[in-house]
Amino acid sequence: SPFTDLTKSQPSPRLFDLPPLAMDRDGLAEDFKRYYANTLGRDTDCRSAYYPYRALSITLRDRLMERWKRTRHAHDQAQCKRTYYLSLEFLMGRSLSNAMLNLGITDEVERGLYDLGLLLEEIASNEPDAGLGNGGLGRLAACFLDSCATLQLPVKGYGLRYEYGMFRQLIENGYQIEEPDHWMREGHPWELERPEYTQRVQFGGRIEIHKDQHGRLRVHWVDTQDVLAVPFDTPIPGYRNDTINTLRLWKAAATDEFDLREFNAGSYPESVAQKNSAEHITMVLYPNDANECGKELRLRQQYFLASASLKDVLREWTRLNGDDFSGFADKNCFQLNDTHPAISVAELMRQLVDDKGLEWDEAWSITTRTMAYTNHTLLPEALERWPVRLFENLLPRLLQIIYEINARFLAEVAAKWPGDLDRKRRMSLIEEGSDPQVRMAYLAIVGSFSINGVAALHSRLLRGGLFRDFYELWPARFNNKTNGVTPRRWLALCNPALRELLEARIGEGWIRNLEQLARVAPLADDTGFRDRWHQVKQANKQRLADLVREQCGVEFPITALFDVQVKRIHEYKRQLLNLLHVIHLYNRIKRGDLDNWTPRCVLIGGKAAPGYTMAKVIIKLANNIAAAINADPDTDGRLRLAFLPDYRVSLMEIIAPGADLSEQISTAGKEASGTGNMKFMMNGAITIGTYDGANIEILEQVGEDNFFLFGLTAEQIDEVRPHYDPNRLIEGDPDFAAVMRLLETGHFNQFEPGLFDAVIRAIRDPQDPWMTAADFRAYIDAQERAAAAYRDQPRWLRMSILNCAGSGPFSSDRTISEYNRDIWRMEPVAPDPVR
Ligand code: T68
Repeated sequence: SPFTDLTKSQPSPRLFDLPPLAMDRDGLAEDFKRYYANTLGRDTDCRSAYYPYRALSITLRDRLMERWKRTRHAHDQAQCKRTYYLSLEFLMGRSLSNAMLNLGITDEVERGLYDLGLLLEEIASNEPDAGLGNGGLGRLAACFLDSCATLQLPVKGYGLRYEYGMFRQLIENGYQIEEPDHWMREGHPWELERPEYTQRVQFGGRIEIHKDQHGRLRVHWVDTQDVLAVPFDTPIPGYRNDTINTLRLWKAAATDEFDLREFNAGSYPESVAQKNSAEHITMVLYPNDANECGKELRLRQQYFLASASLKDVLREWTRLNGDDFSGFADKNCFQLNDTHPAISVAELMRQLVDDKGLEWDEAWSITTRTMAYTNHTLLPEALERWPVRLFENLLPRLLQIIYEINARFLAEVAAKWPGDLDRKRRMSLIEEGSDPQVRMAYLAIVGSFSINGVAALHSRLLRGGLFRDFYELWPARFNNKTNGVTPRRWLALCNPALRELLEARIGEGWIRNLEQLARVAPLADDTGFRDRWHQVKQANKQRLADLVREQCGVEFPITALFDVQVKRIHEYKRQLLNLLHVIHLYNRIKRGDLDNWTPRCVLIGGKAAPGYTMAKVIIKLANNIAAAINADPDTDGRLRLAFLPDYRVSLMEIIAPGADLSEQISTAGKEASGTGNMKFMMNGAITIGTYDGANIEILEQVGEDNFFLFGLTAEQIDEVRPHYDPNRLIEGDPDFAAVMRLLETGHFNQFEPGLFDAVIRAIRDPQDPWMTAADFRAYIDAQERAAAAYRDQPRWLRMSILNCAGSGPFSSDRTISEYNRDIWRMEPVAPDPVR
């Protein structure tokens, strides 16, 4: 290894004796020029837009680096408690503007570049998104890291450094086409490779039991196929507080060991090539957002993350504390982002018992005092189960440990409910059957001291439904942590015009303390303020309209109501219901029902999992409806529909500020929380939504006058389901019947007969799990209320202002403060400031 320690040299403290870097316009421009010309070697003939981005990112990274080290030292010195956020996904998006905002040097950089003839906005737009996540769960992890750094909490993110992130979505002839997202092709200037902290992760092999020198039985996991985990660190800046936390992402690499038998048999290249398969572990993100995929490679990814991260933490612990683990649980906490890293429960046991020699009971006490689990879904199809036979081959020692955990756990169940065999069967970590499965959510629950849902309703449904047996056993472990989003990216950064308006009226304290937005509520009745608010919204709508023109070739006039639904495509999110409304509006236009018409532009965006046929048909339907109605001159000035391709973080930064109406229309009880709803609200959009997830808490903040609520509640959904009769609802409602007629006559698939049959069948199916037809009438009426409100512009502006003013509780700073207060229990640590 080239990372052996120096022996002859004696590094002097002077090695690190560097003056603070300049934070002013000229100093920043000087560094930029040097990186551009000397480090990157560009000359006067270079026209590429990429190199200025590159030079600027290194300039900024230097400023992050000098603060990053101080944060590390502060954490070491304080010997503080730390939390590790374990997640298979971190949907970070772009880093450049965020780094400038949080360092507080955006204006200086902009001016420095302007002196060189460069426009910051153009340069920043050349950064690819880091799309290492599917949707809400991955983006939540990114918002949480931002809040942890801003609150100066010593939290480190652990994840995987996927070579290929979320696929790029193209739309061809209305169909989704997936293209690989090789997002680091040009390199990733924000990361720092740390090969000296490489870990080794075991797979396969078999178990041997030996006596150690004290006669104790010790388990050895041998003949394994090992993979190296190489860490890459990304700096996570807090908002103007000199704190820089760390996101550590593992890359899989082959060991240098060769299969000598094959080598000697002369197949040297084959032997080397075999090593390649190790590197596949972190090649690609699985693009399923709400479906358990059951693939071996996915389990490999999960164990790779768990094992490498836990080894990393234990190595640091033993470096400082030797083999004494008595204080470990007081100083460390692992937050599991859904069940994806839940194998950590068994892996921590394995490392403590097999590698560190602890007794089972002591190791179990440590594990169950350090693990905490967040659940993100109630959908049964998303609950992870792994076949026992897969575990047997891939992770034999982990399976033994899971069996032992289960045996002890079921004894506890039997002690509490003697003779209740059905309960034991229900609660077992192993689901019996012809192909037995490990239930990962139950492993997470049994191994954790805290179990939380992500909105009040969701946490209640977990306690009373999905995890009811466990709630009866351990009620104190269950809690709620309603999601939030970072106001830095989702207001200050993405909506500079609104930020300036807010700053002029209430200062900038809200960027750290979003509750201060409540101070603009009284201004909702101030006509002058409303006019300014309107100007800002219209300018943001123009930016969005420009995007839609470029990407979809559709004109959105900014006087129309901008009605937006962007999120993953899933039946439970009911993009279909939205499309039924668009068809209804089209019918109204065609039959001349135009009294009090509100011009409306509907925007839909989102990716379908590549294997999710129905979701892909819904995308095709949206595109076909758009093509038909946009081409009909009768809709001019009245109605437009566009499907925006490749929805991602950087597009949401343009969409949220430009939206008027936020579509949050999931079947009640199905959307755990939603977080897009919060981004829209913060930017002054009004929600049309069901009584589901965090919508309920948004509604409580703004009141029914400032929210278009519709549809059945979760309880009503359960009541209606047994006698749900969509066909009766369709025949009994002339508007609904007319919508179905247009769909069923093939109006939107004239040259593709039968294309939408599956969609039509789903709507008419009494077994439709998402009960789209049940909410049709209520939805159409709520849309009409929204249209009427929009025609009354002073009223609409008032609602818009009150939505922004009420968004304070949906800052991820509030969420993280609660995680820290109730679960992590850490003290903030401030580093020495630079200068
Ligand atoms: C989302 N879940 C919830 N899952 O659907 C959403 N799943 O209501 C909530 O606001 C958000 O989590 C944050 O709590 C997801 O995004 C996934 O992306 C996912 C990925 C892989 C496997 C399963």
